[in-house]
Amino acid sequence: MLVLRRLEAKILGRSLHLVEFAGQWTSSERRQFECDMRVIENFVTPAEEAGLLREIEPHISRLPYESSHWDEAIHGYRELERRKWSPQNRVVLDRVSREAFGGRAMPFVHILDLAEVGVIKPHVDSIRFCGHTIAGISLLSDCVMRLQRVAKGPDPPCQSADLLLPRHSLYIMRALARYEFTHEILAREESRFRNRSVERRRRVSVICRNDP
Ligand SMILES: O=C(O)CCC(=O)C(=O)O
Repeated sequence: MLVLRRLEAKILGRSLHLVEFAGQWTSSERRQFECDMRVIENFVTPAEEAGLLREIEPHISRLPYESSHWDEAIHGYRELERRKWSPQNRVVLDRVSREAFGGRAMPFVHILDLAEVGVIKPHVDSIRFCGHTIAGISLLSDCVMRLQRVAKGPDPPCQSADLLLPRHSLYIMRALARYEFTHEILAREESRFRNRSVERRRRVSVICRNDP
């Protein structure tokens, strides 16, 4: 049974070993979640990572790290948006657009630089600014992203999942995972996955979205 699940996951491009479920999930809920929250390892090569950073660093390194975002969701970060890219980096971003958005990503790409001590707290991206899909490439560091079902009513949420996002990977969060779960990037000292600590250093994410 497990072998069949792994084979099915491989065919569908899912990485089951990068997700750890907590709380009460039925197998069909897990399966739906795995469709809506994919992690693709080695989506970019080390050379592509270096190419993206060469274009990002001169702009982002001029900005100071900020201590809190307007909605208090992020600490220890700096960010920018970029529309124009070198032809070499455009190839990578077009690949994200094809893989996650059927070629219809928004032209603006969000770059989020999270300091080693930075943290992204649980939040759901506003439906005013972002459509049904969010896709992000992780550069420079691994990290753990936690998704937790949004509580409906007085009871605390009973479903969560930790995703290991390896450096060079792409995550694609859509539909159920995007709307029904908060997402957060765990602080360095809380970054554990399957009982192992994950060394979280400075991380730069390159995030594409589609129109609301
Ligand atoms: O850095 C990431 O990949 C996550 C960013 C995030 O939480 C967001 O932009 O809403």
